Amino acid sequence: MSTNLGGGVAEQVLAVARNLSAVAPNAQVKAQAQAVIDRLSGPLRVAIAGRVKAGKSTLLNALVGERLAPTDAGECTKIVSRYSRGAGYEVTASMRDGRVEPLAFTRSNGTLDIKLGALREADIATIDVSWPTSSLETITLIDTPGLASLNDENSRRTREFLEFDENKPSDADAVIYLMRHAHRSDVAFLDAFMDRSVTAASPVNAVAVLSRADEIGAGRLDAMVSSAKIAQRYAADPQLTGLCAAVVPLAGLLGETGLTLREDEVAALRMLAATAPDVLERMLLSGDHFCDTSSSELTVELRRSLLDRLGLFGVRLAISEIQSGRATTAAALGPVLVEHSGLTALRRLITSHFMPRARILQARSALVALRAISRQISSVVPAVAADLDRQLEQIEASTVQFAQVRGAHLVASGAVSVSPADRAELDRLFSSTEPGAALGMSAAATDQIQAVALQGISKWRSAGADPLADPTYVEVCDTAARVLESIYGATLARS
Ligand SMILES: Nc1nc2c(ncn2[C@@H]2O[C@H](COP(=O)(O)OP(=O)(O)OP(=O)(O)O)[C@@H](O)[C@H]2O)c(=O)[nH]1
Ligand SMILES: [Mg+2]
Repeated sequence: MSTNLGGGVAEQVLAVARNLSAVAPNAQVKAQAQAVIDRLSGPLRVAIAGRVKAGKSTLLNALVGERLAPTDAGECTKIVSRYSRGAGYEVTASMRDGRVEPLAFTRSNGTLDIKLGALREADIATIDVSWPTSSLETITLIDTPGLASLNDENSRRTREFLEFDENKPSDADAVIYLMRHAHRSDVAFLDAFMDRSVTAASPVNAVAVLSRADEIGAGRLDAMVSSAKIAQRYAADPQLTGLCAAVVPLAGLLGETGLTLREDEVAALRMLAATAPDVLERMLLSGDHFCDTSSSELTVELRRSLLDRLGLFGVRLAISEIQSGRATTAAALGPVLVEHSGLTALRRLITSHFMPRARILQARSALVALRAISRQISSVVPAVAADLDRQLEQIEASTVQFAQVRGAHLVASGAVSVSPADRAELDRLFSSTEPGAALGMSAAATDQIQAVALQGISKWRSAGADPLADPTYVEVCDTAARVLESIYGATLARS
């Protein structure tokens, strides 16, 4: 069914790239065509962005279920790092001059430590970590340097990486934006950071996370409930909904630790849980109280490492679970931490929001990349370039899918103003992958679908024909009519 976002068009662009690879005039063009093929054949690329110390790397580790990204102030936190699934363990640096250099790495206590050796951080464009893990099967995760201000070096690198222009498709298909405290200033920052074009971040391909949510309310046991309320309030803020699709609360640290919790750590927590109640109560007042030398038989070093791994909220939660007897081993406690982290909801959001559109966004990037190749080879092999252009134009003209994603962006970002009822109708039309759902009908018969589609075509065609209407609104009306026409056309093809 042609309302399926992206599936068909991605295959068409893939075929063009394969064709180009077969007729490429030289090895360089062949490699460029192959890069487009790899990108289209590979998983969705999701970048994790946000301010310094927002918890980006911790979230990445939680999504992978292993401690791959450095979460302290190591030198690699300043370099864009891609984590993808590979057959073996491999780390390489893609240098700004195009070379690819292997990097040495070690693992201690489950943490990956990458050595840059003689390479200069400034000369490295990206670090690529290839890891044999099923969690990276459908997405490639990209850790970006923390943004301190819009103009500092880290921010420049992150923006350079995410930004999109006609000659350089963005390296990310979607963005998870972390906000530690969803203050007004963060929303303004997000606004300035996000390029409002559909190929960069927009409500179509960006979600926001209220990160380190367990720290809200000084890590009390109801921290996650409070943070969910705050996230809800922000999710209803029109300024924010113009920039990203949803705001979910997340305690990435609980997720990361829950998935990598060790039995020795739980043994230490069990000892803590057995501490006299008045002493324990005092210890759990704050991080400083917790590490106070005289408080416990556990060494200060051990207590500090528990705090690093769990945060005060996590320690409180773990102790309460152990004391009640609900979870007393790593195998039982790990899932409890994950459950409280908000990770499952974020994963669900990635699947429901990013995945259906992933193919169309990948296809669009690929199309831009192929156009750039065409320009580059036009003087060397004009016939090949002309043929490539013709194939790309044909895809663009014959598919409504690119227009559909742009329409979704224009409506969701508030670039066009429509009534709430029309907005809901357009949201459905531009986002649903199934004709009944696109029309807001469940289990509809073909003739009903046809009738509603025809009605809609007439409605949006006449709305778009208003000579005084804003051009963006006209574009949205035209796209709505085209989507409905493709739904109608598909029902004819079936009957
Ligand atoms: N309590 C708590 N601490 C967290 C959470 N996520 C991260 N942290 C801590 O916050 C600090 C920064 O976390 P990172 O994951 O390195 O943050 P980042 O955004 O990658 O930092 P930069 O890359 O340096 O900008 C670390 O000490 C983490 O342990 C969380 O969900 N809860
Ligand atoms: Mg980081």
